[in-house]
Amino acid sequence: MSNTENKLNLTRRGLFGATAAGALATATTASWLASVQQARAEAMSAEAKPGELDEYYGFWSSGQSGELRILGFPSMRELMRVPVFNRCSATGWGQTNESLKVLTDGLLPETKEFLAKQGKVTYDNGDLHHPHMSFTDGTYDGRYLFMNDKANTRVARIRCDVMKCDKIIEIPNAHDIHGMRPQKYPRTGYVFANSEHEAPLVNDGKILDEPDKYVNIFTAIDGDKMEVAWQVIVSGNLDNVDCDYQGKFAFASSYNSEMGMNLAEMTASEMDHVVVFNIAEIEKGVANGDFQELNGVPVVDGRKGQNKNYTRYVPIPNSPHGVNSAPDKKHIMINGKLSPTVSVIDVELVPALFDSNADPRSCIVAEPELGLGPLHTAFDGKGNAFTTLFLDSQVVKWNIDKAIRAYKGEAVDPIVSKVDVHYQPGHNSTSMGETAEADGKWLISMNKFSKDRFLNTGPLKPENEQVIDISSDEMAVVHDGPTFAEPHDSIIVRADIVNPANVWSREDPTWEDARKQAEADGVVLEDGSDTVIRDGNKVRVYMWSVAPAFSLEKFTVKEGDEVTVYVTNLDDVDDVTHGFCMSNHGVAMEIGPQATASVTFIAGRPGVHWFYCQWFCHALHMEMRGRMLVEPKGA
Ligand code: K7E
Ligand code: CUA
Repeated sequence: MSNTENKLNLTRRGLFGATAAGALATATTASWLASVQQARAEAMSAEAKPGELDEYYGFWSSGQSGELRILGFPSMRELMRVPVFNRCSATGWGQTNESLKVLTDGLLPETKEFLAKQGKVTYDNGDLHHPHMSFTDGTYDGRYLFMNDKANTRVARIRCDVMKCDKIIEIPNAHDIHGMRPQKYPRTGYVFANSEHEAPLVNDGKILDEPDKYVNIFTAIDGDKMEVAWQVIVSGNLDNVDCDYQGKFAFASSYNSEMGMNLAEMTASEMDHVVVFNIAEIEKGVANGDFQELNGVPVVDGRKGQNKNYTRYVPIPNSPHGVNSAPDKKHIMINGKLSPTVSVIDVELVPALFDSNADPRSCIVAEPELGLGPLHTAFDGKGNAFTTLFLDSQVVKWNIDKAIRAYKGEAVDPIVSKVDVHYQPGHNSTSMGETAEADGKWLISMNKFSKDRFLNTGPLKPENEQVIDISSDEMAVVHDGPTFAEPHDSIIVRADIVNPANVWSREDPTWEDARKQAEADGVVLEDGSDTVIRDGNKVRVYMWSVAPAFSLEKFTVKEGDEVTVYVTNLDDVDDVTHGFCMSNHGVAMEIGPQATASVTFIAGRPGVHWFYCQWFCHALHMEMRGRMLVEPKGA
């Protein structure tokens, strides 16, 4: 950064404080500052007054917290946390039988075995980076949200009608799913998932420290069935992914084309690459049997030098990171990270790459130099792009068409403006910006560091997510949003697209197993019957709840019994959620209106134990309780 720029940045920050005057150096700076100030004065308000609803839903990842968060946007009010890969004390996620089914059904047999040896049935951590909604015809359709788990190589799905996770699958043959995107056209369809870390294709210990034998895997998941459709072996590792608006190609960045195992090796070459996946060719290859089957999945070979039409490798400088499709349905941005550039691919030039002797860089139509550390790019749907500059702590707005003209040699500057963010931005997202309906109103800059922006919380500080008005050329930061570990990415979705139910449908498949068991036991879950069934040392307790009471005031079991409690919440009023907490047993769960939930535990402590409702539901919520009487063994 030049001295002038440096000074400018400092001045700008000072100016955003209370005292403006004085320090202006040059006339240009003064007029520029005046325009920034004006933009700031005219900026849209991100505030929502009490009782006002937001215009957008924000779906936020939470990184190593493992959950999905729902925010109202632009007010940044956190509305909900949806547990996915984590264990949740409030909802019982990771403990109820219904959630354990989701958390265990999709695990590979070898993983189940490995976990069982540690006395576990599932993982209780995850690293959720990329939440994305299902698409129809290039825009969000409000059906599902999909998300990755980098920590334990999984992909999960949330049903948007109830905002609960209904499927989690572990991806075989892959290692540590990072980049993940749903197909935009004609619909989702496929969910593309990148395996970030290289390993032997069959990773059973026969190959260890022989990195030249490692591979990486690109996966297409059937998003309707939540099953792996096919995989592709690639050269180099994989980082982020996006796909076109035509349903033909997916693009995955690789920061380690070198296949290096340490920092020096990984950053050795000036050029890495983006892998282009030809979806129709891969489907054809699978149909023609040109694959090996591994863990029940067809795996085609798309490595360099295979002379197959499954993949092409487009050289990109230098350790690229984010991959972002523009709403113009034509351009794909590959963010340079160690290179100050963003490489722009024209999807119309991509088919030609699959002709034999094409120059692999012939699909690049621009490569503007934007600043230091470009990580991710968002769009306003008006021909402009917004790229986060991690090292510069800025967001840069630039014009795509001007960047293309400059690449052809015309003397135009694609950069429209820059704004300081606080500090070190990673992802950014614009309102509807990852769809063909980008509306150009808002941008969120998801900054990795907050440093001095908030009251000090000790050595561990929140991140800072800043809301930026992008409706005019000068961007204006209008809100600071502190957040706990550690959202990477977000999407901002028009509220009319998302229409969750207020109460569960009694027909919901979530408690299908509970219903079957109840039928076998002669119990109808919704008719208000309550029963205690003894079945050897297994005891099934069926009860219902209507505020402020459980139907059972007490039940009796024997020490050592395996007890399953099924609670059906017969309240059908908005927002009357009950809980069931068996005190001193580590057992608690949520039961939404008209839902059934169940939990299994060992009654290992003789004596009187109170269960109580743990979601405040009524003036007599404290009275919503009952007793479990545990008879001592041999009594
Ligand atoms: Cu943090 Cu999308 Cu995992 Cu970039 S990724 S910042
Ligand atoms: Cu039911 Cu509190």
